[in-house]
Amino acid sequence: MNARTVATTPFTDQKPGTSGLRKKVAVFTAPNYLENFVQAVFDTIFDNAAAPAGTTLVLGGDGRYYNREAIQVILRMAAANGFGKVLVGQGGILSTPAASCVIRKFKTFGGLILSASHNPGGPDGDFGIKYNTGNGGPAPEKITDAIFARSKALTSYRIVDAADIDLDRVGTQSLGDMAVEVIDPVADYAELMESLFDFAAIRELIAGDFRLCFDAMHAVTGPYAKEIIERRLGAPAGTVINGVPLEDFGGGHPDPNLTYAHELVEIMFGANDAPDFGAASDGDGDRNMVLGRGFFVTPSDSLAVIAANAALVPGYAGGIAGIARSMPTSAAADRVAQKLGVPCYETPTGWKFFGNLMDAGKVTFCGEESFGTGSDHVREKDGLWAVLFWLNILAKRGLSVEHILQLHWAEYGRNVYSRHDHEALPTDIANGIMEQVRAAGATLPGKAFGNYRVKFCDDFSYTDPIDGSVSTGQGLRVGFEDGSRIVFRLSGTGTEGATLRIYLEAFEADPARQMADAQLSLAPLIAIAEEISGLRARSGRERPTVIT
Ligand code: VG1
Ligand code: CO
Repeated sequence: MNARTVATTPFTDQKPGTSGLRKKVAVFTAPNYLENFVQAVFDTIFDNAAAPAGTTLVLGGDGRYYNREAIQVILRMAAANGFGKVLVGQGGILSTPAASCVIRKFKTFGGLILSASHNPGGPDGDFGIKYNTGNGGPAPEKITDAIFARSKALTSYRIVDAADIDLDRVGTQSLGDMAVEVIDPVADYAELMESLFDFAAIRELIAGDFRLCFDAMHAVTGPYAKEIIERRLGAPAGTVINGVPLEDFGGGHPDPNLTYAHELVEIMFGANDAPDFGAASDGDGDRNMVLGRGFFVTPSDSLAVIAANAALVPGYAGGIAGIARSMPTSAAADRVAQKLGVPCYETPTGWKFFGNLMDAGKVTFCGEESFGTGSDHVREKDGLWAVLFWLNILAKRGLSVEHILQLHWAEYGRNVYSRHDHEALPTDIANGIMEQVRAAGATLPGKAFGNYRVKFCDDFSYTDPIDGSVSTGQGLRVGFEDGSRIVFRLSGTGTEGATLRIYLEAFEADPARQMADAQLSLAPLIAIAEEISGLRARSGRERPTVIT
């Protein structure tokens, strides 16, 4: 079968963001758009040559609209670019953590993950693609920068003419000289989970009067959660809700937070007989939200609790090397690291910054305030992993979620935390707000706002301790004398206008005040953020789009 070279005009807008390239479906389905980016990836990783003989690629996505079509195109391009084999999830499905697991388990060259994660799907929604390297993690900035540069320069791509692969039939098929192996997307991942957690203890917990609910939000984790939570752990059928992946996620926003996972929130905060534990995951399965009965666990606290209780979990009982968190994530985990006597690293936003630290054995747990938690078992954040970790803790401690947090805060103090998102702002207005904060930054240190005195203002930059690479412009920080913080940052995953995120953190050492509502505790900081940024006047918005 002969590879064809197809002439194209390069695109100029294929710069990967926080987590790969994300665009509206209409952009992705434009002639040659997907092909241009995929060829740019292949050219970058093989230095404009064909893949070395026998190179294997992992391929799968979150099942959203255009997933199957894109997979057929990428398979034909992989064959034309010299790949020996592609492992593709059945039905084109692979959650992000499962793709990372498969890349690592079979020691493949890397993988392409098709997802726009928590962004809505469907013909009017978003599509995305991300390249992960052989360690199973998202490509670091130096590779994504090179892919972007190549995408703006290439004038042709390679593809073979061939019939579609049957993505629903597990087993090996051939596409020209290349083998396509359709694999069970769940099996390898489920086996990895069984190797880390005390399934017997969780099974016993679930067999008792403990009740739980998992909301897959019509996204990719449905089949994973059904296999693991219902089949392997014995939870009753129906424990997993919205468990069938749909191309448009049922019209919803597959983002597991208090706003978008409202069905689960209503169950957990509803009647007196709410389940003991609730959780949700996002479009591609890497995020998680954890709820107790009538109780929300912030992702920053979840990371801290996971680290503090690691000894209860077989996969981590031998001790942990360290913790890493993204800069806007609260310092709750830092306190646990200090107590454990292990280092805690602060990185820019995006999972790609954790890879080097995990590969070097410097950290075991990583987390982001954006509902992302994970460990060195893969190189992506992992929604179901976090859920199983919590179930393992609950099984071992026999306490409610709320009680575990109460005891945690009493021991370490509480980093009261919230994120306010202002979505889809006109780009110039969002930039104007950031400019105002940046300009104010020079004059703020030493200034007092009520009881809060500004200690420092800066634009966060990070030097990777392993390879020395520097990433600048990662968020404007305003730090106060008492350790409180406000961070202003523009999102790198949105596809409409600009999304401004304001991260707020205060520390509460007094147990008598730790159970107060976070928005009330943070009210003074919320007012200071407004005073510094002039957001309301500049945007005309009265309140954030989403509060987490
Ligand atoms: C957001 C989150 C960030 C996360 C990224 C990808 O990025 O804030 O913490 O790593 O999404 O998550 P941004 O640039 O919009 O703030 V996922 O689950 O969408 O791959
Ligand atoms: Co995601």
